[in-house]
Amino acid sequence: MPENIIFPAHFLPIFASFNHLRKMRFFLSLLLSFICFGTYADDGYRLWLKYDPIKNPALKAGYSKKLNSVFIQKTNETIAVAVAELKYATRGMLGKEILETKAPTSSLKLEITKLADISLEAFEIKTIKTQIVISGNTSNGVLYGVFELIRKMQLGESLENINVASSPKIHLRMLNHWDNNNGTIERGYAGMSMWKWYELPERIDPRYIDYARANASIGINGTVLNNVNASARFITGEYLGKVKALADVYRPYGIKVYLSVNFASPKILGKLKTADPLDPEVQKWWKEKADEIYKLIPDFGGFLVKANSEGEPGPMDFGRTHKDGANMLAEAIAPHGGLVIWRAFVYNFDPKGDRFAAAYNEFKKFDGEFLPNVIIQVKNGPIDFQVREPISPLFGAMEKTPVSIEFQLTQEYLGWATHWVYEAPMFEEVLKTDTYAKGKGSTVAKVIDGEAFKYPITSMVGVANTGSDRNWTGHPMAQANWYTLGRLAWNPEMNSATIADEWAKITFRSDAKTTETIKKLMLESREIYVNYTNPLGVHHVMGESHHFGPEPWVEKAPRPDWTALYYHRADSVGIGFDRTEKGSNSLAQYHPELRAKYADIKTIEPEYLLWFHHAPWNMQLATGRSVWNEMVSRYYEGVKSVEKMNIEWATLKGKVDEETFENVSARLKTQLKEAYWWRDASVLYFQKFSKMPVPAPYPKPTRTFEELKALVDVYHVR
Ligand code: GCW
Repeated sequence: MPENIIFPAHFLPIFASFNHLRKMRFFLSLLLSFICFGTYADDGYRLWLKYDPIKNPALKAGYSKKLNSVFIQKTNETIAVAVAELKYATRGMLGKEILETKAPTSSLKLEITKLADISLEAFEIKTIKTQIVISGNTSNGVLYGVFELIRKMQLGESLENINVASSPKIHLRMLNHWDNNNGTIERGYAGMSMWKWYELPERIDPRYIDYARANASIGINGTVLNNVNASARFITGEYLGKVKALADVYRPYGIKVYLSVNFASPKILGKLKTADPLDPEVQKWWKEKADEIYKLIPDFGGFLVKANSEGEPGPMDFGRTHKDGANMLAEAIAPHGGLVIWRAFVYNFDPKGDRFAAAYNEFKKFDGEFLPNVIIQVKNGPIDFQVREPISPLFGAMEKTPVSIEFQLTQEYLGWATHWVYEAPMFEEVLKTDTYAKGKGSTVAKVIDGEAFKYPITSMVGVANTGSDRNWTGHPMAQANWYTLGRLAWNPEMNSATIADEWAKITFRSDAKTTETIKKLMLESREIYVNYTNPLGVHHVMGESHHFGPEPWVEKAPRPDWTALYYHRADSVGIGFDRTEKGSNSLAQYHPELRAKYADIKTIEPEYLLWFHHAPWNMQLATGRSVWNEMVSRYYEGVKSVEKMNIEWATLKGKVDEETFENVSARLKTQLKEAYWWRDASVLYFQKFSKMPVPAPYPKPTRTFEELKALVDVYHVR
């Protein structure tokens, strides 16, 4: 691999530093950085793969001794990228690149062998006599082992007597990109799509390689390149050539490429009269399409399908079912070993129904009837990536059909790229929820990793938050959400504090106190966001269609279940959606023990209250406050917490690099402004129903409701 690809020219100067030709440039820019900022400038491009010099001399010397030379038992393109990464990391962190040697007595050895753990992606890192040995059943395992070793160095951990054995608990660890072929990203807040379709297949942007490195370093092994609201164009011959070029780039990094497909493609591209899944012509069309794809990309992952959802075409357009549609595609792709990932995000409007119940009603009845290469991909909650959602009842309901979990990394409902929300605590909350499907302990994690129902294929997905922004994710702290997805998909039982600790250490490489402050801010950030936007389980009260800022007053939309009123149901008596037996009874979709946790208005955790109950404004909560007072105090405390976030972040000036510091500081200011907006608009709107005062000690909002309502237009989100 030519060096300029692995070390793209646009990497920070420090990365080019040991390239002799650039030595001068490096020292000059380093000097400049010190003069200007007192520390390195960091534009965030390098994510968590920063291989800056290790400052502790003893640690550095220890690592240098252990990583002096590497013996590669047998190479291939994956081993080659693993070795390149090792060289890159040692050159950066230790100042001296690890030397490839033919002598088996090297300090490090990479080998493909038979491990006790049969997972194809398992690895071991062991000290055998004086040698560190990284072994895998496959080269992908070795690659993951190499990244684990590098992470240990980044974390400053000892490499003495190392003894690690690890394998992923989930097979498919995926990003779903909602990128369109015109370069836009649906719900993307970090610039445009990073895939330059107009340049492909001829030009490979170095960023594609860095994307692969970042994903491989956290174990992500699949990427869906395009939006689930899919243009049929992606499976034309023209685009497949481009997709192949990307698949070739990602393959060495253990990453398979998938595509979202438009169910009407046989009509759109094939000019058939129908896309009916039971029509033999349609079936033939898809078989031929699958053959064409696999001829180009033999390890193509498969199709992701959003069908009969939000206006997308699907089998129901022809009087067929989700099962018919999924199985037809599954049959077409099965001879090639491909998968059909069929989304359960469906909710046809039923005036008497509850959107909460829609996916379960549509899919539960087909459990066991899908072909073996079909996975049903389910969003973590029953509605749509809200700030807090109870789990989708489909987890724990599908015993014979593999169900995978879809999280959203891009912050559609979480303040876009201006609000700092570390999502791991939210994911952890979901994964640790007990479905009780197989008795106590059948957590969502155990459903997803296949343990509960012995699923033969397992998968965890994150809707990507990446874009063309230099720092990939817009908000510098949002990189942590991408990192989290990889780590959790590897081990869904990892906790959010551990992930935060790793990420903060390797991203900021600062002193212990700074890391602790960052970690604390990360871990608190999600609940703070909940408090000033959606306290007590109120949900779907954000801006209509753009989903930005507060708009609890939305009463009319093209569909009632796109309004806010449909969900919060505020009236003179109270607020919240009654999903108990007295209401929509969607609670019945949970197993009895979980249902019981939510069914009683007196004992339900306040965080979920308005998800399941229409709670009287003056009802007393365990907190000692009425529903109204509790709600208002959470809005106010949420804002206060953002004020504190600003203050605490400000203490890090000079402790983290200046560019990131300024970037986050500015975004926190915006966040505070918008937190006030959320608080005041929500309080004044709901007060119209509660008719109760803002409780002491909180001051009344100073702006009028009309002023606050108009802000949606001020922020130009329409
Ligand atoms: O939340 C909704 C989003 C849509 C998205 C849809 C989905 C890709 O607002 O933009 O479409 O979910 O997940 O399909």
